[in-house]
Amino acid sequence: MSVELSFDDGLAFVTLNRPEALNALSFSVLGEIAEALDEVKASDARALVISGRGEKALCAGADIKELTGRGLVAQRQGAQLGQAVFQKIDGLLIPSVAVIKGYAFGGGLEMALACTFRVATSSAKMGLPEIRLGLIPGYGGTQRLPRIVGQSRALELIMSGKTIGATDAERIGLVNAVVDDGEAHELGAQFVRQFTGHGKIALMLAKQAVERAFDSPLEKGLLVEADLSTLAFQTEDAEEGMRAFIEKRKPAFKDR
Ligand code: DAK
Repeated sequence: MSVELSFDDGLAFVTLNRPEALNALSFSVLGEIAEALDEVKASDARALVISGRGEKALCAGADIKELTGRGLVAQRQGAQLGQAVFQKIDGLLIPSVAVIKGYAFGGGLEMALACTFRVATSSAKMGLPEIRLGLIPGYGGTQRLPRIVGQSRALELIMSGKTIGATDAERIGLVNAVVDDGEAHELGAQFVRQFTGHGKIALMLAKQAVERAFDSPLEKGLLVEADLSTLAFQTEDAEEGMRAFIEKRKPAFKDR
């Protein structure tokens, strides 16, 4: 198997395991990621950590050796497959983080962009180098990168194909944090632990509300916020959270 799935202490871990090819995304790896994500979705995990085996790369991108000599129909289907798999990450109701150790290029960075958050070790290098191959990103990069870093910075990265380091990535908001080097699962787990103590329903509503900021006019987005924040009041967790504040104790959320 080129993709490992494990669960530990309430967290799900999807780990690319093809270090000999820098965890490149062959179509079969994409299929395995999709299967793992279906299991994560059906589980009671409170957050997902995506990482890659080996010290050199989270993922060096789509498997370039597989991409040549294919017809247009196959290429389009390939793009839609990659997009659909990464949409599964984006669509999870729990927070996800990609741990970028070493390289995250092309499809590898697009996978990370589909996560709710990204953390990078200080020596990490990332970029969308497709233009250097005569291509453009096909697994969501042209759509997600500008939503995360803004149009101008996204165009600079996509049209130059350049590589940037962790500090620059943090400066432009591409990664949430630069973290000390360490074991990838642990780095991801440490980052998501800041969310997992909160109620799952409130986390889900927060994510949905913020996402609407990018595809709705302000008035519509505010209506969505009014609806979703009202919905939060209907949960037992909201009752518990407010009661716990008044009683000066820690809330015990039950995801209800
Ligand atoms: N694909 C396949 N194999 C890869 C690979 C990749 N992306 N990246 C690395 N490898 C393999 C190498 O071929 C090598 O294998 P062997 O030769 O040993 O068999 C092994 O991994 C180790 O790599 P290197 O020897 O090159 O390691 P170095 O440390 O010297 O260099 C590197 C590391 C990351 C700088 C270098 O490997 C590199 O530049 N890799 C390619 C990075 C890249 O350009 N990635 C973006 C790919 S494009 C689509 C549209 C667009 C796309 C996909 C679909 N459709 C419409 C369907 C585009 C997607 C992309 O991701």
